[in-house]
Amino acid sequence: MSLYQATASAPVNIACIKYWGKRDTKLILPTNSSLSVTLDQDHLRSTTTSRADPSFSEDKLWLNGKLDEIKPGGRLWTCISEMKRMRKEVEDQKPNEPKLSAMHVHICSHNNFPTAAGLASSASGFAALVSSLAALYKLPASPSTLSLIARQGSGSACRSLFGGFVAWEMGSSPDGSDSLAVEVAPRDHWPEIHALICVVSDDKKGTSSTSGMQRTVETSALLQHRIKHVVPERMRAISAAIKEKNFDAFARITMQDSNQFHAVALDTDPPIFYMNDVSRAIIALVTEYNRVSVEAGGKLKAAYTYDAGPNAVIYTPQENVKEIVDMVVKYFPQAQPFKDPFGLFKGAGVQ
Ligand code: 2P0
Repeated sequence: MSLYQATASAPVNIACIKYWGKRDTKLILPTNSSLSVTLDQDHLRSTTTSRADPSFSEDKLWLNGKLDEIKPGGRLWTCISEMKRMRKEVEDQKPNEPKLSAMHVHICSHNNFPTAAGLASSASGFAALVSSLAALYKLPASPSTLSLIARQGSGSACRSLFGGFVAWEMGSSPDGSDSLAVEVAPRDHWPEIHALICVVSDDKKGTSSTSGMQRTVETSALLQHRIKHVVPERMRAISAAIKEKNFDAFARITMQDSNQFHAVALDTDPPIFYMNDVSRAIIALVTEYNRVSVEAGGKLKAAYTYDAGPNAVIYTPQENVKEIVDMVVKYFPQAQPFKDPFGLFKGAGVQ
């Protein structure tokens, strides 16, 4: 008897141009394009194993060892159904293939980063889910094609199908067929860039991204300005900066876009606050670090960015990593750099 099983993993990604707002909440179509860096360390990944078996009586999914509910019409259900539909197309063309699309699946997914890291796991989680089903079903699908399905699990997940520098093009088609991830540059194009993650708080965030961004779409005038007049030019400029390995431009745009995302959250009614006093102190530190460099005739050396929570990610070329780690430890004495090469800080200045 054959065993139909496959395992795949996908990493976390951190956006430089932020996705915030949907024009279609069911298909998960965004109001603007976005761009991220997929982290390439082994530390921040979701790994998922999928198995199909004629004896299974229903689809089931365990997340970190706990059985999760697959609600009909929900995001997990949609991703699994779409993958089965693609498998069915293969079976229709190759009648000798086993009829896996007719079998139920059992799926087991693990995040190897502690929930305490305070990092969103939906991006790596849905990317790993779709990748493992694609491997199980032996689908001849490109990462961009798979990103169309991961996107329907969680918007930011579509960007984790690629390594390196990745754009999620918002597309214009009402059916979502052109809202997908594309590679801007592979990781080895610019290997000097590192991401330092400063865990400011591991509390669960107050406002989820999904509900927060829809409140922003409904109430923020600033969001309308952002999506029409700011993001298109930023996407062009940051893609060029990446291709030219221009860290100064990359850093400036990344910090501006983080700031505008948090301004848009504040412009929401009622307002949403994701950063706290420690987050703002880290912004001040990076700003001062850059000011000293620029005043000495140099360029920007670091870029902060914040997602829907208080934790900082600092992008910097390798040559500055040690200096920044030393600086954070000096000004935030509670900070304990993890013993790993990319410097994950735990509890940087815990309240
Ligand atoms: C991003 N974030 O581009 C932005 C920046 C948070 C701030 O993508 O509703 O968890 O599942 O599509 O993908 C968070 O949004 O939201 C997010 P859903 P998701 O990374």
